[in-house]
Amino acid sequence: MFRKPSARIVYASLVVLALAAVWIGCPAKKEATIGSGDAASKVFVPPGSYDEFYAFLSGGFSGQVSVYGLPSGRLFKTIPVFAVNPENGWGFNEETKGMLQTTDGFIPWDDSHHPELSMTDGTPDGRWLFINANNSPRIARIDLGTFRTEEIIEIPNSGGSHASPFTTINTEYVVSATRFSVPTPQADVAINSYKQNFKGAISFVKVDPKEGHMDLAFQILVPGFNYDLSHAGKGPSHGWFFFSTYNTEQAHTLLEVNASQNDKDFIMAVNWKKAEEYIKQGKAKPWASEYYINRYDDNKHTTISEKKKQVMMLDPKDCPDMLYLMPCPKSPHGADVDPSGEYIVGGGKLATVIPVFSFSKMIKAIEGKAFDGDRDGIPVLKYDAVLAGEVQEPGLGPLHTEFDGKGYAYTSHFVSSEVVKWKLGTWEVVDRMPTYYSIGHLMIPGGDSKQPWGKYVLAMNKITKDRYLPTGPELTQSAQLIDISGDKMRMLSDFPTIGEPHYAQGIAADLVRKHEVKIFDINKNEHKYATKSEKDAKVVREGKEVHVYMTASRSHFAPDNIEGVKVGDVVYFHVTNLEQDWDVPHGFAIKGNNNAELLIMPGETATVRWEPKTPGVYPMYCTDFCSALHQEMQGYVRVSAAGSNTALTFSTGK
Ligand SMILES: [Cu+2]
Repeated sequence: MFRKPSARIVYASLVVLALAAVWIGCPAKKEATIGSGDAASKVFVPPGSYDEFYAFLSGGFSGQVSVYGLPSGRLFKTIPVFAVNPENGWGFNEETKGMLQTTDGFIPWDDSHHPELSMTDGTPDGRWLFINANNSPRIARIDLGTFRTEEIIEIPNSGGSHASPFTTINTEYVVSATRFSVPTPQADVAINSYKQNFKGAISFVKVDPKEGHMDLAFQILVPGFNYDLSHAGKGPSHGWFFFSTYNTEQAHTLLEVNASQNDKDFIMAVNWKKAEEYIKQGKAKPWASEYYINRYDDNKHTTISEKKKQVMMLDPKDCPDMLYLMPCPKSPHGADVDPSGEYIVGGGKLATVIPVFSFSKMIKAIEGKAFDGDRDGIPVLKYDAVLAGEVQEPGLGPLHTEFDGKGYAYTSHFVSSEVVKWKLGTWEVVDRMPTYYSIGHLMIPGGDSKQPWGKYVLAMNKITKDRYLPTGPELTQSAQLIDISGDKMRMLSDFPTIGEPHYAQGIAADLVRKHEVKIFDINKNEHKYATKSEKDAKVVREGKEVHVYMTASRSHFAPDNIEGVKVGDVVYFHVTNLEQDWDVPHGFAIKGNNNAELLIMPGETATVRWEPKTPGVYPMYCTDFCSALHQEMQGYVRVSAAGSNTALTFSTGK
């Protein structure tokens, strides 16, 4: 429907005002019940006891992943992924710089959105965690043995990897669909030629079942919509992927108004088994597309980067029966598949109902050709033919749904700031819990899998004014833990988060702990500059480069005194931690270095680059408290003027 711009803006403003009125009015109502009764004892994990679940929260604009325990809400670790992290030298040291290599060069920051656990037979297996970079499209794989990012793959032909990285039931693939459609292949074209020139791409990243190594198996060229979220089918719908879309209007300016015109956008259903057949039949065309795969090798303790130059592209025009569109009201966010695999739940940010689609009806509708025309040649299925039911009056701004495995679904509502529990099959709302404020995603441990641990919902909220002690203009965001073990939801606790968590994954702690790595075997250390015993410690000049082969053990470095470095030299400290004992990392820092520290795990080698600028004697020390004599773990580097003839010497104990 066409509206004059002024009328459109008035319409949009009215919607926003109406929604805001409800949002401001709502959360206070049930406030008195929050945290009451024995809630504190439900989240209390006594000192020395373990939490039942790990929760992995995306760090949003921090670019990282944070690791919490549930139910305690205790923060255990920040895992650096897409942003440099001076705490442990991630992206600063020579070994990890390559992890942030892209076709646009070294990128020290990104926006991490959706963590996703690896799965076996549709349930999280605790081996890996995947997460997307939204800004410069990439997918990272974190190894849950080391809690370290071990691989990052760049996604070409995309702009904003938002619907990403969702896994199939045996981690055959993780996917990535573009949020921003872009000229594909990239080209210098007028922005107002959007409808003619802009396209989307859906990427299928193959995951090696043993090592977890990722590579881009193929891409599908799709219409120039915005692709928002996704989930893989499971059970009967295994072999399919479902992607929510918005801006099916294909607007390129003032999307706030112009992308809210259509009464329904779509959930795109992708038959990836069919896509695999087309690949086998040779239907994919090679496209020149550059992308990096960066892998951190746990024996070499170093990143190995590989630049690829081509992807295999499937054009839906050559591939009938591979893609279908299900109309979904209105600007959908979540596309969530229930544990049985039969229901696909849409979450329309501006919708007044929660539509639930039936996979079996979808297949029937495809067989019976119950189509409502097509978009770019992709059949649009009739809404009524694929609809299982609608949840009526669920709340305002339904976003994302997770499942408890007991027949109930839980949908976050951004505008009315609440979690709404409803019953699969009858679609009736059975309970509501206000959140503080403006919940985005929510997470039930395993809640997007075949077998959820339906004990808790974690709400991730965007706005927390008046919630905590203020910290200037920027306030912390928060997560809230809700008990869902009974008929009625109970708010248990809340805790601050890092960055802006967009999504989270939870898993029974035992499934992760069984993979735990405690040390790296020093005998397997294949680092090019490893020093495996103190007697091998040395300093070697190669022209203007000085390589320090250094060892660290409680409570000294070898060597601890170095002379003969000159201004103009580039010094590389290759520090090997000789410890073979859990929980004994060593650190390394040197005064005035324009870099980070090193944090070196037992058995590992790490390298920091230093360019001394002025003559003098520079102290260096261990930054990680390692023993009673940690404070004595120090040394000096003497730097002489450029051109001076100070001999290169090194020693410990002289
Ligand atoms: Cu130390």
